[in-house]
Amino acid sequence: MRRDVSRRDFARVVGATAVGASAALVGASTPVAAQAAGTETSRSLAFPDGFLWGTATAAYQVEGAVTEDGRGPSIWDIFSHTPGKVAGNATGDVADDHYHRYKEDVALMKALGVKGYRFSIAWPRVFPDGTGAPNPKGLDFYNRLLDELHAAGIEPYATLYHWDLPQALQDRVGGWESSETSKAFAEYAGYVAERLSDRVKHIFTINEFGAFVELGYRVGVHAPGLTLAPKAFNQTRHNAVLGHGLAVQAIRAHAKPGTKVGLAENMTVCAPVLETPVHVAAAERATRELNAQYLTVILEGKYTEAYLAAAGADAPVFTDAELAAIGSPIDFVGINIYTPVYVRADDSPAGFTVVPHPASFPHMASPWLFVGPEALYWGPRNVSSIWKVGEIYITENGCSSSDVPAADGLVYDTDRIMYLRNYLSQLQRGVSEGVPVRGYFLWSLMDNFEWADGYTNRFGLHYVDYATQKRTPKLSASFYREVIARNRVL
Ligand code: PNW
Repeated sequence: MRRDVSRRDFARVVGATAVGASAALVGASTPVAAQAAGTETSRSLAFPDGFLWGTATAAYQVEGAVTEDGRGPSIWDIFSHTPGKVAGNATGDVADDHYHRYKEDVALMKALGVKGYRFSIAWPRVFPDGTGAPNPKGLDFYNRLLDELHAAGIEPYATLYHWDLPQALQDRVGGWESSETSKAFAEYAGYVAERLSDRVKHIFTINEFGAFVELGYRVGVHAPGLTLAPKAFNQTRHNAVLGHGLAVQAIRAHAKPGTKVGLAENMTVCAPVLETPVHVAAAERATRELNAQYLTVILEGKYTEAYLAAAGADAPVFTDAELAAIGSPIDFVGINIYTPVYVRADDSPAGFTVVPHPASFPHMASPWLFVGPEALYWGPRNVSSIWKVGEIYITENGCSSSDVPAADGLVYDTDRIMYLRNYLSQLQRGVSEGVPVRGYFLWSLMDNFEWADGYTNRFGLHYVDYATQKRTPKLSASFYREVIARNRVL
């Protein structure tokens, strides 16, 4: 009993110190005094004024309406309609019917108080055949969505490729196995940038090389479901980053001045096993090497020697001009962060070792989603310290929960709140130290089609009843609304 009391006293002392420190760092305008009311639980963990709170979705996961208004088929239509590929043989044919309910969904965002929305544009709506003649109705939907966002005071952040490759390109050239797809992507990117950059000021080229290339072309559990041999596979990786680089150039050539361009990558986030200088340095080395095939080549304009040496005869074939395109300067880096890998220093030539998660390591509903809140500290910190990136967004973070409605129909997802509270605390730690994270997009606004998991894993702040399309805010939506309103973790 006595010991509990003194522990609490100790917490109070530590808390008071933290208030002083964070108030100094985030600037005098932080309403620390306003938070001093006795009912507030903490006066620390504040974010700087203007920090951008947002939510994220992706076209195939929410839109539905896959045959409407001239949309062509994508590799995910074909894949999800192939029996045995997706849990429950689910498809995105209807998904959240967001194509028709986007006004309601923007209203949900407005009620949360988000200032930013990250969505993706479906390439096969714009170029149903991948290349050639654009579909005039293709961009109409996104124009309607942009009108609605504008009216709600929500800033749009558009992703050009969130995995729904036009099937025609898969059939004609083998999709990303061919650099013809990289070129086609750049044409599409330039076309969209020219037409939407009057209202979209932030464009992400590609979402998660580390997921769609690996899972789609090597492991085969995502569309197009291939298991390529190493040589062809490494070339596919190369074609994907080349597509990004050519798209950056096309966007610069066609977008209105002031349009910013970047990417959203699920980089391997390396957290030091112990926060001591030797392990921190090892985690930085690991960050470069474990992201060599995507983020490192994009930010450095060359593959690391270790990557090329390890690939040997299977290394990708490329030209200097391609490397220059891949390394085209970008305005910001988006990082999708769900989980860390732990790294320790060792005396191997690489100078680091990845420490596997023990069997008892806790995870959320998705078995890969290990709970490591410090990922949200080390991910952006490493990107900023290694590559001197001055503008970083957390383009996705969130988690799957079992999300069973209670007797009153509401979802009390205390586990998701626990996850978010801990991750956001680590994000605040970095931001208060000066790591240049400008915004955070929570994945996801609402439950949606979770790729190979179909509708079995829910990531939303809003529960979606797929039989009725009714959206109901979960307890975590209240949590996030309060975080946004107070601009701090609570
Ligand atoms: C990301 N993994 O995908 C995607 O960008 C989203 O579309 C997706 O819904 C979200 O994260 C949640 O999964 C991932 O196996 C898929 O490590 C798989 C993995 C990571 C991210």
